[in-house]
Amino acid sequence: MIHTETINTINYLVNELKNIENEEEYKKIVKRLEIPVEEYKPYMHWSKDHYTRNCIARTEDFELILLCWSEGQETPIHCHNNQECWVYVVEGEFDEQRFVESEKKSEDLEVDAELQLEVDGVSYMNDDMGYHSLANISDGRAMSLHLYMNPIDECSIYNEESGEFQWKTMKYDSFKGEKIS
Ligand code: 2CO
Ligand code: FE2
Repeated sequence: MIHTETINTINYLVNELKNIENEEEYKKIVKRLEIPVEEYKPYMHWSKDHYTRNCIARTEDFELILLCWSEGQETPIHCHNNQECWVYVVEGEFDEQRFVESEKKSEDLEVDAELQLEVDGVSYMNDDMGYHSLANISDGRAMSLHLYMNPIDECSIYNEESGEFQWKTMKYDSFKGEKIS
């Protein structure tokens, strides 16, 4: 049974996700998020070299990750390995670019949409919609909460110079609050 009230703790969010019986409910849960930033503290880790992926919870059905971004950090253009992906902005501002395969030249991608995401903003992506990239455009750090159904362990990354895709294994920087060295 899924509830309808506001979700304001991580524990409650994870419990609700574990109790989902119908896939339609993921979207509804994301709309109920009002979690104070302090709640994310155990999962906040930054790196100067890359955005960090901090797993909060993972089951066979879903993966909940806090991404922590230093100023200027961004993802390459990538797919989501046939899974569904919701992005919720916890802090800062993001630019999302969506790409589809060009009809003119098969290896090329072209921009399909560009979105600006602010705090509390939600974005949704799946492979039928194409590929995307996400960039922290804040003056400083930013954080985003990512919900994947199901978990994504690899994704295909587009190399803009060669115009080729390459599979990449996705890593965590921390798991349930424990830093992974
Ligand atoms: N998919 C990327 C990742 O999990 C983040 S971009 O938003 O989906 O690292
Ligand atoms: Fe993504």
